[in-house]
Amino acid sequence: MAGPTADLFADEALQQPASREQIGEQSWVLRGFALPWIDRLLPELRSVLARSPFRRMVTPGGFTMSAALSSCGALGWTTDSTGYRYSPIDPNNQQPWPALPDALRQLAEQAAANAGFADFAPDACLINRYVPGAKMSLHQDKNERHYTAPVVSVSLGLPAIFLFGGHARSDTPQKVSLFHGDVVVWGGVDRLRFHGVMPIKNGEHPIMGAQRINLTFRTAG
Ligand SMILES: O=C(O)CCC(=O)C(=O)O
Repeated sequence: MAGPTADLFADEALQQPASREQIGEQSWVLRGFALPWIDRLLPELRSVLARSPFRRMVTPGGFTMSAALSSCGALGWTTDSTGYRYSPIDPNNQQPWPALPDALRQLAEQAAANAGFADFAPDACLINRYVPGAKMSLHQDKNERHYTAPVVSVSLGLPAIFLFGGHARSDTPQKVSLFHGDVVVWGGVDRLRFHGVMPIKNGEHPIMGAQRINLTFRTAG
């Protein structure tokens, strides 16, 4: 099919709101929500990572995390043998973390609003890099000063199976497939639910290569 009718359908498809899947009382997967932002977001991410490159951090229990981490925003999440915490300083270079770039902030705020959390004002963006085999064990996000703001989590690159559990570690988690451009938002009564990521499968993403990058926005301070 060609001509004006095809163009009309193409335009309508572009205007469709990204589909939303509810995974908890106040938790949503916004399918493809980040896709329109990718062209602005990737150069911003590259310049953040040029200043604060990925590094493998060690947990207080002495384990080296399989995901490599960096951060941007006023506060960055870190872990070492003395504990988990947010810090305004990148421990690798003793400089403030790179500022939260505009496109990243706007994407996070709009995703939060779409999921019912108006006025989200993130001050921390944790950047996780998973190569095939890397994972994140079930955990709660509890290092923030308050739990009133949601967590906004953007998936880029290789697919992942996100584990979305309950309020007890022993609760059987839902398995949610996440793809490039998907955004998960959880907050309110769901804010402290356990979550994690199963080991990433081998693959090659056409834009991101053999990796998954996750951006997790929070209000930490
Ligand atoms: O990579 C993900 O999808 C989740 C990341 C995560 O759980 C975290 O940063 O706390």
